[in-house]
Amino acid sequence: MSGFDLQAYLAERRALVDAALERALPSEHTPPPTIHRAMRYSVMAGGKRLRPILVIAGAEAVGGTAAMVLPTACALEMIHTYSLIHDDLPAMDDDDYRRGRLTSHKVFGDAVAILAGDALLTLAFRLVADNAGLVRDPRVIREAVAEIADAAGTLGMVGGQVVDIESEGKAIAAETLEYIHRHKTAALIRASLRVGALLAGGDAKAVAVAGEAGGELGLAFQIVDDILDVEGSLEELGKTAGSDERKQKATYPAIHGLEASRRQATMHAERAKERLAGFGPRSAPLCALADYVVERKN
Ligand code: GRG
Repeated sequence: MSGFDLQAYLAERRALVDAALERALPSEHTPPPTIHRAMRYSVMAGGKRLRPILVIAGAEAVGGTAAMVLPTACALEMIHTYSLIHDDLPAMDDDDYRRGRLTSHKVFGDAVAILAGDALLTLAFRLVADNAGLVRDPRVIREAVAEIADAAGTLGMVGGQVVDIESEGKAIAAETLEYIHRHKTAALIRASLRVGALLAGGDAKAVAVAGEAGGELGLAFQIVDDILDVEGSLEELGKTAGSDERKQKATYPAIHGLEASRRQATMHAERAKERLAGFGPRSAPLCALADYVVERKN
């Protein structure tokens, strides 16, 4: 045990992120109100805020502050929320519950849910542009935009989602499953840590180390997500459990079994911590987060 108070750290950073998201989203009364209501409905439904907290923790690991990266932290949460809204659509996973409430398309209809996702993705890049006023060298914004676009697009999250959908109902190799998880989930988590370090003035080596740790953390996170889908409940998860099996999705427990999946999640979290050791005492929040990712129940 490190003695680091992760719960207090998460609560403080979550409050910062929630307040910044509240400011960044157009009010429900801004015309046209329906789309702004839909955007707010999904973003402000809660969620762990893992990706924005990782942006902040990445900045802190190189001696920066939350204030330097808050717009970009919100951008990562908006991209993540867009992906959840679209993933829940009837054309994809067709899910009824997310973050403890009905999914966006169940409340607003498919068309508005699609547009709410599109609008969140677009607003995210506006927020990264707004981050230029907070960094020492605004030239890093160009790199941050490229980094986030690559992680969210066909070389990252969208690419992973495509292979995931194409693999449904098929017996796939363990390597293909790792590809899906590294792209669908880990790419955005990796980018969160990298852009946090980048915007706060981290050098190329620090950004690379943050990215390596983020990739391992992201893979551990998705393996645990697979395990929770088997072991969790609607109350704990805020979404319907057991959906992977119903949709005949390839998962770590399906391919490797529960015990081996737990061991692999722990191994990737440990690898993340090894990479983070180079940041010294400033890595304490991230190391505690790596343990949390494996132990979490939702
Ligand atoms: C639709 C382009 C597109 C991509 C979808 C993110 C994703 C790819 C699909 C969502 C379903 C899923 C299980 C994705 C894996 C990533 C993941 C574990 C999402 C849930 O993230 P949490 O647990 O959610 O951080 P909260 O609600 O806490 O933010």
